[in-house]
Amino acid sequence: MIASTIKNASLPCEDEYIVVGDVHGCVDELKQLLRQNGFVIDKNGLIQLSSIESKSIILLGDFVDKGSSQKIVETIEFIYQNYIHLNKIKKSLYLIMGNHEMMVYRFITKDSNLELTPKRLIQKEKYYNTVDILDNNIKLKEKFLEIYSWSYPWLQYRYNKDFSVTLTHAPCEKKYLAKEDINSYKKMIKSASRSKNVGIKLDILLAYTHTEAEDNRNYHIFGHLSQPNIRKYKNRICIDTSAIYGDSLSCAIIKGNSLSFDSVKFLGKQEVASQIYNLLFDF
Ligand SMILES: [Mn+2]
Repeated sequence: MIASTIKNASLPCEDEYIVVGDVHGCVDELKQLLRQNGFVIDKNGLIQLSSIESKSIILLGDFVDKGSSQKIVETIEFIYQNYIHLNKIKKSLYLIMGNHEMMVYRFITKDSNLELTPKRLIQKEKYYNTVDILDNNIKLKEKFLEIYSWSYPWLQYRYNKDFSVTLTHAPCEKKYLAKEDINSYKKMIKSASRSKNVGIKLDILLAYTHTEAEDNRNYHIFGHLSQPNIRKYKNRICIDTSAIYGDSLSCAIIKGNSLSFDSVKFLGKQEVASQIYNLLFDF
């Protein structure tokens, strides 16, 4: 079900990495965030190679769904064209798989294990609006499928034994982190469902995010749990700052053995989605 075969998931330490949280169709905010970090984007949406020297971009997953149809199309086009363009000479755009990409993939490839119950079809309308867009646009669907095949379940940056960053879309228990089996992949792509556990605090539902956290600089950075701001507890950091809910799009910047953060506010180029926040590390 996960198209990616096992690939080398270690990131060369010579580069600086801009790791961007859940985009969900906020392509204007993505471009703004990249510009803010020194990337030059031309009028056709191509990132200029001269501006990417010794820098790389990593998207942390969930770039589709929730946004407007037009912005989702633009997001897929932007990622597709830049992936081909930037990676021609040196790999400098990396993609991590989110649960939304995985679910959209299962719908559009008619995964036989995905039973299309009435409930599932309502879910599709409500949470996976990219499915219809792709079903009505074969060229875009092909691009999405390629993007999907390029995605990693996890990536890791190891500067030395005291400083490393492991990147996944969702938080997960340590025993699954950076492992190469299908069950661990699933855990890194999606954590326990909030919609199935309404009213339960994230700190209880996903207790491992703090009970397994350690006071060191071997970080685990993830998105998936939309939060009003970057949430950090010891070496666990969530950078999904709810762009599509009207807050901001954030990134972590890894350079040498340093870690910093940057954000852009939602630009109002599409309607906001709505949600009730369930705070992580709320203690
Ligand atoms: Mn997610």
